[in-house]
Amino acid sequence: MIPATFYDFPFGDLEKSFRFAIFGIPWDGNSTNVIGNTRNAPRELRNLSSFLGRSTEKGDNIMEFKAVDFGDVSVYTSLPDLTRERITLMIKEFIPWKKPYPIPIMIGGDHYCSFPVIKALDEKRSELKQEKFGVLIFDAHLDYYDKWLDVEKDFHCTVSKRISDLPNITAENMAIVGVRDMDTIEVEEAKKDKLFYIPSYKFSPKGASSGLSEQVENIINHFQKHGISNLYISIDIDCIDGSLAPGTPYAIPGGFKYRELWFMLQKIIKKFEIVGLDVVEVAPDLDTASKVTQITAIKLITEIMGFITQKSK
Ligand SMILES: [Mn+2]
Repeated sequence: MIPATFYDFPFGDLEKSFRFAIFGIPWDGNSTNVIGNTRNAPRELRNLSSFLGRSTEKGDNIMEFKAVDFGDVSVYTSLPDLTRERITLMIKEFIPWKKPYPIPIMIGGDHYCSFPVIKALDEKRSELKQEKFGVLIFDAHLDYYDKWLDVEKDFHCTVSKRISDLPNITAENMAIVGVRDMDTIEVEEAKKDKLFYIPSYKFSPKGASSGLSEQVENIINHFQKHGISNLYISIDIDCIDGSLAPGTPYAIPGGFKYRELWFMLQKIIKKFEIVGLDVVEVAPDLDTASKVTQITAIKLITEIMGFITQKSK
């Protein structure tokens, strides 16, 4: 039986030219989570997508987006090296790198899954002599431990630090936005590396001015100042307020509303070329009966595809 694909997009159909290469990484083995099965999110999001409307809010027909679903990367829980190798293969070999280059869209998994994707993408784009890219992360956490419990380098709470170690990406070319649950060690590490991050409270209205608009400009300026015009966007679903997206292992209060994130993404995507996207840390077993966190994740993906598609119209 052919598994359900995201929005019934063709399954691995390589004949047609396409813009978006969707795939899942059903892997939550690099996580401190004692609750939550983020490994099931790729499957659940695909199933749920068939019950949702086929138009974006701006009226674009989602079925007309040039997208292909490559299915899931094979995950071997007890063999992390082999799993990482499979992720590299997905990015470098399975996705055909024909111009216009496709935009990988990864559905996690825990947040660690973003690292092997970004690493492989960085290597592939260097091979193709493409411009370097910055990384914009929406997250309640910094995920900036150098080593978890002083030993583990590859973990969901070290992911931003690992990304900053990549040859073409520095802490200066990254932004972590919506942070509100930080550990002191991470804050020190971030200071040392001059990491650019914006805590959640800065997005609150200040008198007559909107903190949100001000901070979007701040994010855009930060990347432009460092000569970045290409962006990879990583969305940890816990950037959304814990009461609005409770289906995640670390639901934290004080986060964004869906609409606020939507507004920011729209503004940012107008200004940058998007080279990749992921949505991670969605745990279907912790979601409400109405599956609002999973629906939020699906909507974010399709609305972003819409923002990108609108630019080429
Ligand atoms: Mn995270």
